[in-house]
Amino acid sequence: MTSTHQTSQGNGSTETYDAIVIGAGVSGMYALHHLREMGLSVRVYDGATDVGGTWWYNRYPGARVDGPGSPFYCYTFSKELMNEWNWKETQSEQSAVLDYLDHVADRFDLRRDIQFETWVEEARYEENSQSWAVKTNTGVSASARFLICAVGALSTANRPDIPGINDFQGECYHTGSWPHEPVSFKGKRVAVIGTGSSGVQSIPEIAREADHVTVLQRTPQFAFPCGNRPVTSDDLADARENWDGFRAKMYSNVTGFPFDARERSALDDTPEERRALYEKLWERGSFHFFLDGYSDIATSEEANNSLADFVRDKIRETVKDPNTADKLMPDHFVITKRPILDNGYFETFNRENVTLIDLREDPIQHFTTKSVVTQNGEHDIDMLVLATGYDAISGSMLRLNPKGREGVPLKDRWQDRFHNYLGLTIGGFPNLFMIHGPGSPGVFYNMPLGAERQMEWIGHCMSHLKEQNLGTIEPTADSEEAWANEVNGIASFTLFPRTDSWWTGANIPGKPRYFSAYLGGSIYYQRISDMAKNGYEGFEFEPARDNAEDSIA
Ligand code: NA7
Repeated sequence: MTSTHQTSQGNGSTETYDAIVIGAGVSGMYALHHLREMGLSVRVYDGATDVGGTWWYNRYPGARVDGPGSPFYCYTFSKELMNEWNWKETQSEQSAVLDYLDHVADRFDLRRDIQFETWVEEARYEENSQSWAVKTNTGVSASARFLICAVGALSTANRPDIPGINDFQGECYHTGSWPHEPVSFKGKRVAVIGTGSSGVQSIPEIAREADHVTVLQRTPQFAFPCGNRPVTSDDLADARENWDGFRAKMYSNVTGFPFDARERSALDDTPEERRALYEKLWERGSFHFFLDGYSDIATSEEANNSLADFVRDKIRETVKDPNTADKLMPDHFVITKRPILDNGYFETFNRENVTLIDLREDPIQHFTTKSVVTQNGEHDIDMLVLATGYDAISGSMLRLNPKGREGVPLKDRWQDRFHNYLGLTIGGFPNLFMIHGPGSPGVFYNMPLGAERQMEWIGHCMSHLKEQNLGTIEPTADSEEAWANEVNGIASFTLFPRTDSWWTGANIPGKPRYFSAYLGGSIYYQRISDMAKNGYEGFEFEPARDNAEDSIA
């Protein structure tokens, strides 16, 4: 394929590309690279001033990789990239991940095709030209056969609608859009709402500097030691020398990280043996509990309880005041909310300058200009930190709200559930592809690798259309329904749907409540590859029209 990229910027006419990518985070950056390698003309739009997406926005104190980390939380498409980038820590700080992405952008000369500080305000499917028309807040009109939505699974902030919150006159920050300038907590009384990953990472850092921290907790959480350690030169040499083997393991592992599959049930061991293993994994920290531990923590109530009890004991051992420890005691199935990695979170509650408010017994009533008022009293504060998370997985697609056939907005199509097929496509929205959208493994998989694998599928699909002289691809209603059943069916074997979480949409009032991610990443990639091999089973196509824009020559 060759591209016939034509632009006419600045004169009010429409720019034409083969593909438009929305978002210049981890997924959008790879989408751009991959499509360019295919010889296509591509334009990427992003609201930020530079690459990085989630890693560009989440600059709050304590922000780190909080999953299985470096050197395997990275792109895998380039061996040279692997060879030249020296990760320093397993749980890299936000700035270190951003440095890596900055390097990737330089190394592959990505920025020349990215337009920053540009929000896509409208994306509309045009029947006549079988293409997508895009308008931005900077006045750009662009058109492309394909629209790739790399809009982020954790990018649309959840700002709680609490009476008076907008009247508060102190400083107020959401962890997901933290200022680029340093924020000082010195001498300040700070309230933090939210005790998910962002709250748990930032609270210890804030408490070290602030005069006083009031933690407003709605749901107590399980948290595991972060287990950060240096990535040594031996680790890097091993990863580089054995890269092909590691990559193959990542491809076959259910989470996309190079771990062997676990087969042992927690119930195969005696309580003493279990405890010994849990102690060992606690010592190692990070995600080893879930990757190197027992196979049935997410599927068996009894196995789950054994780990949950172990962590509850750890909280009790750590927090000196029994009343505070009680309030911190989680009562859901462990890991059925997003597992959290912490750096001294529970120890923070032993500090004199930290107060925990359990919102279940002492709910927030309203804010004033200078305080937060809960049922039991008023707390004067200088700063409010909203660690209240995101309208996750589906929220950024809905914020974009593309208009499909006959101008139908996605918001209408997704009113009752996030209809999709293969987690990649949506009926009524031809030639639109999502990366990490609902129905895909998304946040349950190594996200850079997942972006690469989904994008490769999308690339093949685009080539297929070209080869067959097809103008559009979109899923049938039946295939969407079958896919929904498959996603639900897999989730129903686990404990995940039984807990309120952002995975189930329960954190956003009015959001359809169900578990929308495809569990079992490696199976997913096999499934989507099989569908493609079977002639793109479950999809329907239109022939390319003569008048359709077809710049893929
Ligand atoms: P999360 O995990 O969604 O956490 C948000 C927290 O905010 C959580 O404790 C919520 O309680 C709480 N929350 C949300 N809305 C409210 C209101 N209205 N009142 C009180 N408390 C509220 O988001 P994070 O940013 O921490 O983590 C997302 C990350 O997961 C991501 O960045 C990765 O690091 C992994 P709830 O539990 O819903 O009761």
